[in-house]
Amino acid sequence: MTKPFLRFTPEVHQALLDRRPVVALESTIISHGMPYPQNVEMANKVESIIRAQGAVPATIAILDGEIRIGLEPKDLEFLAQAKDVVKVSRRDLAAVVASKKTGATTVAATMICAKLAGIEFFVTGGIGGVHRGYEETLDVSADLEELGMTEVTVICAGAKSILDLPRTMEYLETKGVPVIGYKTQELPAFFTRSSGVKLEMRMDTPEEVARFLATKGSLGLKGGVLIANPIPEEHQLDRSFIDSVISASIAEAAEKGIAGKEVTPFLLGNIVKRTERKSLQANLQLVYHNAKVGAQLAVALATLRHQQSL
Ligand code: PSU
Ligand code: MN
Repeated sequence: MTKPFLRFTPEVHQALLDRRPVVALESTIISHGMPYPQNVEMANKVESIIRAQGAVPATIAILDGEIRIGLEPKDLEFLAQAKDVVKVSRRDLAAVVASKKTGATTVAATMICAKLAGIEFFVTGGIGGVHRGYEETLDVSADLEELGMTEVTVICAGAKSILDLPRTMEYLETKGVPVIGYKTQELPAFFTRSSGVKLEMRMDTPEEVARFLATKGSLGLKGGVLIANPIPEEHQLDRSFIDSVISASIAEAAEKGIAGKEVTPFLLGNIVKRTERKSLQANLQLVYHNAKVGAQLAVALATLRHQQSL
């Protein structure tokens, strides 16, 4: 597997050659999504959760212009602490690679790199989407376009209500992205299990999702799939509490004139501050849960393919 610009760890390389289940992880959540040192603890722990389920984790980032598929613990520590890491989405990818810079990949860029590497599953916390006040700002995350065109299954806990969730769902419908509630009929809102937005599709077991993914592939349907996996009951936050915090953060961002790619990182950091880190605990727990479920889905698809080839 020699692909230009891509460098695999031996563990990930061998797993892909053996067609064993591999799960990608993003790095913007480490560099721009959580404070140090919880970010590096999270990055290490999700890897061990994925291994415990029988899959191989592959955290993705760009180090000195190389797209790394799988990172060593020292790389995770570096990304967690470094101050000048570029947030890399689709727009930024070629420039950061060409100029040999170091960058952390968003959901969109991680999907692109996972696809290049031949990885079909990707676990994260929450995706970007249509921002509230979209009518004024036209702020729509590149994550949604990517889900429309890149064949990777993304496991998340829905999206934070820093976003306009009904419009985010409309956008995904337009792009033909299946959004599957995992053991739920409702789009989860990251910190809470419910959002009031109903989903058309619900699946309850890894095998059911695996059969769906195999069918999608056989039909030649392009684009990604979003698995919406709600935060475990015992870790969810009170909805009115978190909604008021988020509204205050959005107001502060507007007051300060935050725009473009800074909006999401600003809001994420501000919410952690305002909740005195209560939100951070919930964030960690939902990512761990996503890692477990994502690995189970990857194992189920590998098992299904193995059975079908017998
Ligand atoms: N939402 C979160 N945590 C995150 C992000 C979003 O709850 O860490 C990060 C992800 O990397 C996502 C990116 O892909 O922010 C979206 O940024 P933007 O809205 O600028 O597209
Ligand atoms: Mn944006």
